[in-house]
Amino acid sequence: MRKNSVKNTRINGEVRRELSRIISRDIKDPRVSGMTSVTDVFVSPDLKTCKVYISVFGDEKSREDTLNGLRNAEGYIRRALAHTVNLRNTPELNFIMDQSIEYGVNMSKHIDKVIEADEKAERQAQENAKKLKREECHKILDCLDQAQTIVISGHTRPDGDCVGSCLAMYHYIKDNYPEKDAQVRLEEVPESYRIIPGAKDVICEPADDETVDLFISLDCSDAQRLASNQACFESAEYRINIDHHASDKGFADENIIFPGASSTCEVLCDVFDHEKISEETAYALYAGIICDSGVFKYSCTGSHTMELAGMLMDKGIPYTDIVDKVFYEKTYIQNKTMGWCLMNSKLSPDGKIISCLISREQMAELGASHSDLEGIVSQMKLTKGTEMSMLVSENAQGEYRLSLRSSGRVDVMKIAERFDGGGHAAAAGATLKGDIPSIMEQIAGMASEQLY
Ligand SMILES: [Mn+2]
Repeated sequence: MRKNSVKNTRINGEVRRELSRIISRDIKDPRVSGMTSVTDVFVSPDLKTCKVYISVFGDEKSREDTLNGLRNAEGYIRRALAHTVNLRNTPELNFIMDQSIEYGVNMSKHIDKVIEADEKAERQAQENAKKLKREECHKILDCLDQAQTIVISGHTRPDGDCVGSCLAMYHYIKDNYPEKDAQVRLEEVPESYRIIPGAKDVICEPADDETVDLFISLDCSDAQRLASNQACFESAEYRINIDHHASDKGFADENIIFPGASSTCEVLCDVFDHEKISEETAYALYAGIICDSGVFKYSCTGSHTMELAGMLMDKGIPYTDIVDKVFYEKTYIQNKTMGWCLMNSKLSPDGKIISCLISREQMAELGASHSDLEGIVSQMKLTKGTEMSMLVSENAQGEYRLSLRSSGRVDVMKIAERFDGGGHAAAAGATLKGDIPSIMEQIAGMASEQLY
């Protein structure tokens, strides 16, 4: 392990992020184009100098102006950088026009040439922005070269997207970086996801104190949700976070968060080089996408989701089988537990909110464990006329798990956040303590407030 180079990667990333922010937000010089992006940063190991590669969308003149403006503001930018990035020395900044990205050049040709230039340019700019994002996506895995020991993990009570994304990352590393020592650490994998290749390799015991080179957090909106693997995350040399939860504020050294994506597995498809995705990796990715998109049904499903799913199908995966085994198939106990919850659910007087509370004793009587509750809150939401479903279940520690689903009119993430939880507008959760029936009433009240 070359510690220095990992540290340098981390510093470069941090400096690049901060410079992007300072340039886009704080620089008021009219010469500096609003379409400036920092494409790469190289801080010298002695921290004395820093090469800053920038690209500017526009013609030759706006590129030149931007470069002059930035060079002029170097002192100011350095001071701003010193405030936000904690380095013993703030390096001299050397701004360089990134020639590897030729889109500026291509663009200016377009603009000069045709009458409908504006419209076309805007379209192209959007595409370029998308491309840049994807390029950055790929870059997140550059640090794999420098890491030897890698831990891959996700959120507590892993769901299909969590297991799928962790195992996809595991296979991708095993296939393309066979010399690396990669482990997946998760809580117990629910029965229906054990069919995903590699599930038997998942380690459930918390990691020992040993510091790993790289920790990859997947589908997890904050470090606390890594539960028993949080300590390993905190002590890791370098940390990556790839996620699609809107509540994820970016808690790692590098963060790729696409709240618009159906699933973390969808985000991973963009992170991975498609050529290097094996059948096993594709299997895990497809499983995760169908779980979080409800087999391409939920509104989080986009045309990009479908394109990527098509790419995965072409890898030769048994896609009908995956959908049945991973999503629809239930054990006898699971079906019985769902039956109990539906039988004992309550409908609000206006018929808009359906809720159910299941105790530890009741679950024991059914022979059900927490993972057997998967899918129940979604089934409750299929009750005609409802806007929100709520399932509250007691866990072994005597705490209560809240799961919420919405048809769209209620933003359930807002409700979950009030109880220190998180998720998405249409699906969210939290842990509850205290007088549960009255908290459930309070939650129903919060939903009604949004409805009326
Ligand atoms: Mn997910």
